[in-house]
Amino acid sequence: MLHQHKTLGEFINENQHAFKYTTGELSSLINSIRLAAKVVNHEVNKAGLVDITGAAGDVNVQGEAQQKLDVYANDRFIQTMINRNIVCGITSEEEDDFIVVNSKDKNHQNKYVVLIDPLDGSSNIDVNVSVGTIFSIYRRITPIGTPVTKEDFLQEGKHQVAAGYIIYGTSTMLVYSTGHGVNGFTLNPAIGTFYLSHPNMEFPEDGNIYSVNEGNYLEFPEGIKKYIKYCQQIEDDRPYTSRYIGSLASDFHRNMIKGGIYMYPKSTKNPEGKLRLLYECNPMAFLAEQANGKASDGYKRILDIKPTQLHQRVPFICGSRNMVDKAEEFMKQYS
Ligand code: P6P
Repeated sequence: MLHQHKTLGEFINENQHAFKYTTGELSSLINSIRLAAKVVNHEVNKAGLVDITGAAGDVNVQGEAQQKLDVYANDRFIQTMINRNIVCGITSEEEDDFIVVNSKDKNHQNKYVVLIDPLDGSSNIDVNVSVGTIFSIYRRITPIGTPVTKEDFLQEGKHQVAAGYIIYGTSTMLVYSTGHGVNGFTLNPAIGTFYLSHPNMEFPEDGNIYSVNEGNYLEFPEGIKKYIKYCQQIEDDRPYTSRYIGSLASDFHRNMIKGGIYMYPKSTKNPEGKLRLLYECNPMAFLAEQANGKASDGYKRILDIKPTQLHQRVPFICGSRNMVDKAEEFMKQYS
């Protein structure tokens, strides 16, 4: 019975004291994400009925056809955060450059920057497969009272103050961390309330699920090929099961609950990998480490990478600690 669970609002209030910057701004920021998630969820869930599926005709900075829901979700999250005057800047997968939030009446006093992939996996929308929103939050590092700069967005992932995702799937869930573990909330759409359904989520140290687009196998680095064959060998606890949804948040979420590893390696088609460091890999890596898991580019910790561009890509391996360790062993042996 969901109503027996704590609501997200109660959880945020109870845990506000645990966060060292207790101005309440972070709580307000999480609340604004909560609100935007409900609005986007409403549209995503009826996408098949209303003419908002299909490409919007534009292409985004990545050169990818923008689905109307991409554009809608982007607008909703950005407007919700701007209207609440909580952040000083926003970077989105759908925006070429970062957005300076001109809170002149507050003279740029807002402390946080948000980086967001408003609708990740959007190519799944038209085929009714789950999609997600991924967000990452930092405190600005340039002086308060001045407009935000690119440096505020190019911080290493280990400096994140919060990160999370929303999955618009069989149920809509908000999963996030402010550095004190990972908690999952399920939306009761009948009353529009998120309830704490998955407290203290953790990756099992081992797992038997591997998630990778094997269509790219021939283009993968040798170490990845060897690891995939290791997963398929008939011995010990293997073969593992292959599960790949095509939505990072969904594959990550399943692997965190059941144990597993997600890989998006580099390839000849994607020499730096496909996933974006700032608003896909860093937030998921933050959550992974908060959930006793691990995230690397095959050689080093994702959260230690110093970003140089807003939309840069990195190879990404993430999930159960012992599985990521094994993949890194193969990468080291065959690199
Ligand atoms: P591919 C969605 O576009 C995404 O960013 C992730 O959510 C997903 O895991 C991956 O790319 C899918 O990419 O090349 O396998 O279709």
